[in-house]
Amino acid sequence: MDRVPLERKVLSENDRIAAELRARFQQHGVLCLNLISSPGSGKTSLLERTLETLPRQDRVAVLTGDIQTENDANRLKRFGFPVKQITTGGTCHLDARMIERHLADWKLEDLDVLFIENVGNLVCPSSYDLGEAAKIVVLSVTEGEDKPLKYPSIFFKSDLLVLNKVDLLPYVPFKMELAAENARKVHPGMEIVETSCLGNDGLKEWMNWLERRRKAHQSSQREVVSCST
Ligand SMILES: Nc1nc2c(ncn2[C@@H]2O[C@H](COP(=O)(O)OP(=O)(O)O)[C@@H](O)[C@H]2O)c(=O)[nH]1
Ligand SMILES: [Mg+2]
Repeated sequence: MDRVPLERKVLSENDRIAAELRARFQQHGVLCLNLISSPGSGKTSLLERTLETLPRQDRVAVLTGDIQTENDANRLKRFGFPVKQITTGGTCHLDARMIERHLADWKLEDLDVLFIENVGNLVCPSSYDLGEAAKIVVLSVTEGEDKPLKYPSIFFKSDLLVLNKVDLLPYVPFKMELAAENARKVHPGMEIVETSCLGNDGLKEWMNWLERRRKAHQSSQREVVSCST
């Protein structure tokens, strides 16, 4: 059966475009973060709380992916930052070509941070490099502590686990420690922040993580510039 070679070709085409995107992000100093979770874990809510907190002059933009509807872009646009919806029309993940196409009329030199909200799915998005600097996986407390063990790839590949909806802990039998232990079985030392996007829990820790990544990115940019001059 010819299935394996075809799969390899499609993925390598994605990797080629993702490498070009990564080089462009690097050239223009853009920190690109790819948010991945099951549908409804709170990716858009986390971005809403983030955009609400960031100063308006921050050079931040969002590409948000869904199979259908502009709902998430409409939720995020009201904060005044550039936001574009990617509707995949059935595809269960974003790919690098979609990112390239939707960035075509944005100037990367005008951006410092690009958030990508992937299509809600813990499986397929983990196989598609989008040129991001880091993947972030969001898991909510209604989903069960065993998800890192069942879907290890995305937990292994993500730099940060956002454990969301902690305000619901009194109502669901979810053990935070076990979830963290499972995540770290798959990804030793994985960073974790515990958040509620409806309350304020953990949002400061999340914003601190973001700030640290932005600073680390800026200093790595300066090193690249000084090495190349
Ligand atoms: N209780 C609670 N609900 C939340 C939280 N974060 C998001 N939600 C709700 O979960 C639902 C799905 O959130 P959304 O951000 O659209 O998830 P997405 O599909 O991952 O983008 C919405 O009804 C949100 O209001 C949270 O921290 N606590
Ligand atoms: Mg969403």
